[in-house]
Amino acid sequence: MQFVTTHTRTDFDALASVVACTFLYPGAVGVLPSMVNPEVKQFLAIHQNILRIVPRKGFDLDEVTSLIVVDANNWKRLDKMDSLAEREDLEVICWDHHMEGVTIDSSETHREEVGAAVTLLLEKMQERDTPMSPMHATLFLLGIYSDTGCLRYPCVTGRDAAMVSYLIENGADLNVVSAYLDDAMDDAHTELFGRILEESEIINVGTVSVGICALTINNGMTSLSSLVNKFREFRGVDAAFGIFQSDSQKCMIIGRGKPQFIDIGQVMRTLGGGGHPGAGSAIIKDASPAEAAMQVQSLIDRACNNATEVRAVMSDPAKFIVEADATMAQASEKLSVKKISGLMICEKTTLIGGLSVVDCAKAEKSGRADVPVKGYARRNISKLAPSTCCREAVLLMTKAKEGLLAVVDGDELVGVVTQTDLLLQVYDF
Ligand SMILES: [Mn+2]
Repeated sequence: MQFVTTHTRTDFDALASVVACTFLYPGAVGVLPSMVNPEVKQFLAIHQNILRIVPRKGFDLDEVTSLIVVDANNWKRLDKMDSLAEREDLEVICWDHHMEGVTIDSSETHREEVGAAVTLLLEKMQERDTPMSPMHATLFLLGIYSDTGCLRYPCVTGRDAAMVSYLIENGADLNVVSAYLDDAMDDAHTELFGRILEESEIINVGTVSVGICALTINNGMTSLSSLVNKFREFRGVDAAFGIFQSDSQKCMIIGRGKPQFIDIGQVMRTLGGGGHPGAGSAIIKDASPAEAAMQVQSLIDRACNNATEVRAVMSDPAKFIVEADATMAQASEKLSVKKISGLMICEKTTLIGGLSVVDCAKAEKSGRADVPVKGYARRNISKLAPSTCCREAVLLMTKAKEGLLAVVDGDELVGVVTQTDLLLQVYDF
């Protein structure tokens, strides 16, 4: 018989993928791991009977002739199914979006880098015009939303978003979706979140704000990463680190942040873990939470200071320079020919001040187009050293009337930073 299964600590993407397979493979039955996430458990409490699913407990592996594995690529992540790895007569089909660490040899493999595994299955359902009830559409939407942070995580692809649209057209109930996503915090999580807020510390590394909390917690707490992310959002910091100790041997470190300001993955790799610029985790052995926090803190300094310096993004100043004795009319002309928002007034290479489009318009209006630009120089403009980080430049740019920042070495103008230079840093094009 054909069965579908997925990873333990089953999340909504995993459950949704199992259920989607029961649509795509007539007769296939889902085998649910014994351990599922609390929010999935809540969902199953009233939905289990309408889904074609049996519990892992009491399930006989001998019945399996064909196995579909969804949202997982490793025998170790399944619920005690390792023995099937040896079975030569077994057909294995995989639907998954985890690209690394594959140990399951499948005869048919659908593995693609999308935000949620269920997206791949939904595309197939859409292609075959498979009918679904609004209840099923709701579960599938929970799958996409929970793996993609409601389409906000960097893993999202246009294909995930297209399937969200398809599910809404099929009657997915957004009120139900919100209820399950919001209710993910049970009493234990609420209490822990309170402790995180109370016992955390906010530190500033240059202009990057980082929240850190180090706590001893009960064994078996799940969804810690979503608490760390909530903590980051709640406090409005650029990055947040949670250090949790649930047994005396090791501390779990979880980091979430804005990738343009800090490379979380770098911190975690140094600690022996892994991750991306925006998210990562690691385990530190034989350290108290306070000791682990110190280690993390020393690495944060480096990860923030590694931020890109303006020297790497700044533009050649030549296009933006107007000589101090040029007239306002000449400055206006340069602004419009070069299509730029401001100019730097220089005497040779020495910076005197800045000049904006508005300054030129004013001079023209009051009949002073032929006075030298020197008289209009805005002398208190922000000046940066080439080693200033882009994050600081972004903050200064909000006040720059010229829409430009001057990069100086002593009095000498060595570059300018335009809004475009910074945009290219903030977005991952
Ligand atoms: Mn997934």
